[in-house]
Amino acid sequence: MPGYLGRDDQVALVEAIRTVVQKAPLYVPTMPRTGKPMSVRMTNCGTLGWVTDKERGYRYQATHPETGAPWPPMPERLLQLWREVGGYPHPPEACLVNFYAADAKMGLHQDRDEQDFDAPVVSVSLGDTCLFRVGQNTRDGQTVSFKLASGDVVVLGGQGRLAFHGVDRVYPSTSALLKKGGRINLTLRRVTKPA
Ligand SMILES: O=C(O)CCC(=O)C(=O)O
Ligand SMILES: [Mn+2]
Repeated sequence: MPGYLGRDDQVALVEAIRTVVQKAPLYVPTMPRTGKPMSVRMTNCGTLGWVTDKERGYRYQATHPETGAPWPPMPERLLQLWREVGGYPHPPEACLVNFYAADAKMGLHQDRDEQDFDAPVVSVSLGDTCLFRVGQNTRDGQTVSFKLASGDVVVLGGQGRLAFHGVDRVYPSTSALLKKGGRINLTLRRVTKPA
């Protein structure tokens, strides 16, 4: 959904994320088994957060892996966004905050650590433009690439819920939203199956 969020919404969201990051600092996640650091820095807000490290791999947990504190609450504007575009009757539990510096990227992957694939994944881009790639439900399927700019919203839902996707590169200095540049991606997810 190109340009879904206007400039004022984007500024307000960056401010809300600044508050989150003050309480739950960005940290460097590491890959399961190899312990290789990811190029993206991460934190979360919401009742659950997505984390990864060498020893315990990909998972959701209620606390920050370095501070041990509960994740800060999800900003109301994000809950509202989910209601607007999610098409799902229960709120998201996790908002993963990804920060991409100029040289960061994210390899092709599926979001499949959740219990409920009926819920969509809703993702927001803020700051510098990136090259996003999305494919099929198998890794070797055809992919298409397009740019995601600040304010764009992506919904992976229905048939596309388990589509492989990734970020091939960030284009530096393409947005003035973040004073020091870079890209923020917010990924909202329902983790548990509602009762
Ligand atoms: O940065 C993005 O646009 C995608 C992030 C993503 O796929 C993820 O965190 O699972
Ligand atoms: Mn993903």
